[in-house]
Amino acid sequence: LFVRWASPAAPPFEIQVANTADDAALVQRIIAGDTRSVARLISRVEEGNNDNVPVLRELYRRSGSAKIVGISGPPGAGKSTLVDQMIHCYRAKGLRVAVVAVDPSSPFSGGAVLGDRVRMAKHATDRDVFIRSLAARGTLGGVTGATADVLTVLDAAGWDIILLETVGVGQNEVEVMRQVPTVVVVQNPGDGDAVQSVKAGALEIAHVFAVNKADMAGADQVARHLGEMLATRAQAASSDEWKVPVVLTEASTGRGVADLVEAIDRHCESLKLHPGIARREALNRLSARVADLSSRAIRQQLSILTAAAGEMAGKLDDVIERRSDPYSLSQELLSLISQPD
Ligand SMILES: Nc1nc2c(ncn2[C@@H]2O[C@H](COP(=O)(O)OP(=O)(O)OP(=O)(O)O)[C@@H](O)[C@H]2O)c(=O)[nH]1
Ligand SMILES: [Mg+2]
Repeated sequence: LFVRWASPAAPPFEIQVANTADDAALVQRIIAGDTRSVARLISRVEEGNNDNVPVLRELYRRSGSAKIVGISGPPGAGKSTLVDQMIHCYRAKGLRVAVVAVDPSSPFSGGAVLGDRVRMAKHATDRDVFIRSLAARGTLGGVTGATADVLTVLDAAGWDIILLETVGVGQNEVEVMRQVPTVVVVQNPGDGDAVQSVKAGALEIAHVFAVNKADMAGADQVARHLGEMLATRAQAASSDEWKVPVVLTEASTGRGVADLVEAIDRHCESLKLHPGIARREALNRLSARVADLSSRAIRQQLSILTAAAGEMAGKLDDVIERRSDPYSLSQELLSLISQPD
């Protein structure tokens, strides 16, 4: 490791170009929509391996045509049931749908993900539906980075619609959802406190609210409450700004799901009608992504430093004997990761 990184002609970032012929073939298979290659690359992306960067670079340049929709909300709100219904809706329009369920709240693929698999099993034979769980915790590059990379892969692979499910509206999910142009936040009736507690993060990221489990008492009340909060906010915004709609849904029967899909479509249309707003939001997403990639690189360099420091034991003797000093040693370490000018 020491020698590998020490060569100034080969900074860490460029060593990633592992096998360009293989990479080029992989890029071709992905953009041709080869599902097995897509699945395999997603697994590699999940590991956060740097070797993927050359491929992702190419794929990014070929992405941008998918409609990407985030579905967030508290555990058990009915997100997966909604996603399942939305798949039916989009398939009825002839659109091909990819689903990514990010599960940051559990360290390994636990019950919720298995449950999703069973529920989604009826789509398993549909070649125009792709469903994938992402066990994002423990991912080297972090949840946000891995998810953004997965979206790039699916987008480049030509899926019309990409649905991204994340649990909760904590800081991680807010970061993940910031990468998505249209975000649906799912809420439930009967828990006024929950509305209060999630509203900061939820209001920040939501383009559409779905009050799911509309068959249960209190759904109208939650919808009205949300509507009032949104109206207060809208007063301060310009007339061009998107007015966040609140849609009542009953995912278990499918009632209201067509309205939800329509609200999502309207948001996408609204972005097309207001290119200034669309551009501003795209710039926000991109600067967050670039910052995330940069901090990922810094974390990697830190781990290189830590590893190299561990191999410096011999030189530490020199420091003890005062033939060297900690400052020089630290300088020597830093020279391993500093980029040539
Ligand atoms: N009564 C009622 N129950 C619903 C509705 N939608 C979903 N459920 C039920 O709510 C439970 C949770 O649904 P999921 O779709 O797994 O919820 P989720 O938000 O994906 O859950 P996590 O991924 O674990 O956070 C299941 O038992 C569903 O059958 C609805 O509209 N009405
Ligand atoms: Mg779920």
